[in-house]
Amino acid sequence: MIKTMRVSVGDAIIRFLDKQYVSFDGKETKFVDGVFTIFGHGCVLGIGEALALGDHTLKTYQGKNEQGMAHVAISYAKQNNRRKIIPCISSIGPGAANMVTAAAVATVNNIPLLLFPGDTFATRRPDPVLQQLEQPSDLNITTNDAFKPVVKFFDRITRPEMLESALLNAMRVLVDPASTGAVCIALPQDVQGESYDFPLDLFEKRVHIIKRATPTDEEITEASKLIKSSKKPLVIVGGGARYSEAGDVIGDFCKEYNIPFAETQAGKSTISAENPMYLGGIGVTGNLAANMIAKDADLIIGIGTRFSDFTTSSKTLFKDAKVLTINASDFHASKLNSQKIVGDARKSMEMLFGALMGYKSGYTNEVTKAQNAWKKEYERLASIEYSEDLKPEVCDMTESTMKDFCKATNARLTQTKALALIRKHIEEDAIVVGASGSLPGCMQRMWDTKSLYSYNMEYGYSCMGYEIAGALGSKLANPKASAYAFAGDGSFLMLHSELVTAIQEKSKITILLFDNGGFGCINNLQMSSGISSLATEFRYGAKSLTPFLKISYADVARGYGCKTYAATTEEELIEALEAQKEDKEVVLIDIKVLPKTMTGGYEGGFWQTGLTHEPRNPKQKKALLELKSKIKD
Ligand SMILES: Cc1ncc(C[n+]2csc(CCOP(=O)(O)OP(=O)(O)O)c2C)c(N)n1
Ligand SMILES: [Mg+2]
Repeated sequence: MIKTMRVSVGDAIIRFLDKQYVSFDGKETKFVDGVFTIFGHGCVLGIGEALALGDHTLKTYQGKNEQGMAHVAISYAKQNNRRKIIPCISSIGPGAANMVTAAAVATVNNIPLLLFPGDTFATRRPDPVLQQLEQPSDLNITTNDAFKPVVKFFDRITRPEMLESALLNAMRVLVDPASTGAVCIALPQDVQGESYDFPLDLFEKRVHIIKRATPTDEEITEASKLIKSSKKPLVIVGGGARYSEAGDVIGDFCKEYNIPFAETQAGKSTISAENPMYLGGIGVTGNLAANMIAKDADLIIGIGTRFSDFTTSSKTLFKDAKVLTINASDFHASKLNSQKIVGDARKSMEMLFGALMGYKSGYTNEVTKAQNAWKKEYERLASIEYSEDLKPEVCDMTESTMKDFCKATNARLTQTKALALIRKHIEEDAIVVGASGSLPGCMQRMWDTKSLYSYNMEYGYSCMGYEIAGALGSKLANPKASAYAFAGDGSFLMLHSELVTAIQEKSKITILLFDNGGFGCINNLQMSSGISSLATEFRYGAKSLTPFLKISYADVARGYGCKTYAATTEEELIEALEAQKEDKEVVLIDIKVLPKTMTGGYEGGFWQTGLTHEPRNPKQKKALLELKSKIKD
């Protein structure tokens, strides 16, 4: 007779979560310390009751927006290199729907995220319940079916008996390096409160081993043959290398065999920028050094990368090179017509290290030359000052964006200079968090770091509104570190709700708000493609040539209870950056930066976007010709 325990479904979930552990290289970590929730009628009674009155050790965090709280959880999991999660619980209907975007963020970035949205009554007696969608074509469809395209595992618990297999499958996916992402277990609100005799061992401590998948000897032999035939190989370090904690092996490998390495947004801070073979960010948002080397490379060795179009410059950056991929996921390893090693990054690189003995790449002084060219360019970017006739760094302006914004806000700082000042004045080991707008591009180029795992950029989905929640998630994961959110004004306006959660949790984060008067990078794209500015700047009526809105983000944040600073000049920014280090509370620095002063692309850092095939003006025609030539050659 198996022993059982009679508890509600809500209680069973909470008890189960409290007992899950993961083991990686023999090191055990408790997988769940707390959960995030916004209660509503779809979850406050069943699973909410279990949280409030049940027997468990989990902390309950109060979210302010379901998408925001899930962003906190994603960043937390990322900062923990996928070995800890914060499950998110929502009510039914809109609360659940708010988590769909975040589920996609997690899935795209291969980050474990466990979601428990409330669902409509399984019995269908209160029908339609408040917030029920009612799909006349299929009564089984609820709002939660919207999760299906964006999660790696979905289940709906319409009977308590179903819970055991749902939870075990959820764990199977969450801890699998090759297939992790968002997992959704929808909980009909009646079933949450139903009791069942669950097998007792479901609530016993369970340790899930995170596997380092070993490639075959044949894969290694073939890969080493390929590398040995290459004169100019280039390693690209992606997020998979970070989560596998392969940085030291890859760094030594590159030094030993004289192979330069570049990094993707997710791979940044896996290996110290002090490594002599370090180039920095690659691709559309890559720096001069990485893109110079990539252009002439004859072999690309992509470790744990998805090869997004930003990394490959829409497949134009290294189109003549052969590609070797090393990835735990066969799907990602099978891209770009590559030769592949399907396996854990660290394990694979250790094996490859041994197999390559005696090899040296053919680089002589190319790497140093590229590094020096970028150093010089960095210095130029770091010292661009405001002047009346300052030329835009990106997109030749036909309209008065910079002047009008100066007039409204007194902005005197360029974005590139502001970034360089921040790099210089904040702690070397600070965790920097961002996601969207022009900042990720600038940071992938300009942000070098010696400190391990100190760069937390969500650039898989590039979801506006991750930045502040993400900073909180990284701070919760690493309370001793300083955490900085790099947020555009557009992103701030879209979603900053978890700022209040950070205040509530007394989790100091510093928000560096870059106010450039609108959706800057999209305005650049629009205007440089020959379309006039429309609805991409924060002007009255959202039209060009009307005055800019004057928004004090410092005042907004002060209202929440933040310590705030405002900076329009270099002196003010330095003063604020230094002063805030002593502050104990959540900080926001409202930095007014000049539009069009972000970094541009280097060495064919081309990004394919949809263009009209029937141009209406010469600029559009030029853009179309450029697109055609890029795609052709
Ligand atoms: C949720 C979401 N909606 C829309 C976009 C498309 N988008 C990318 S960047 C951007 C503008 C960002 O503006 P801001 O945060 O001010 O950054 P800036 O480009 O001005 O530096 C938009 C609308 C997105 N990435 N995410
Ligand atoms: Mg902006």
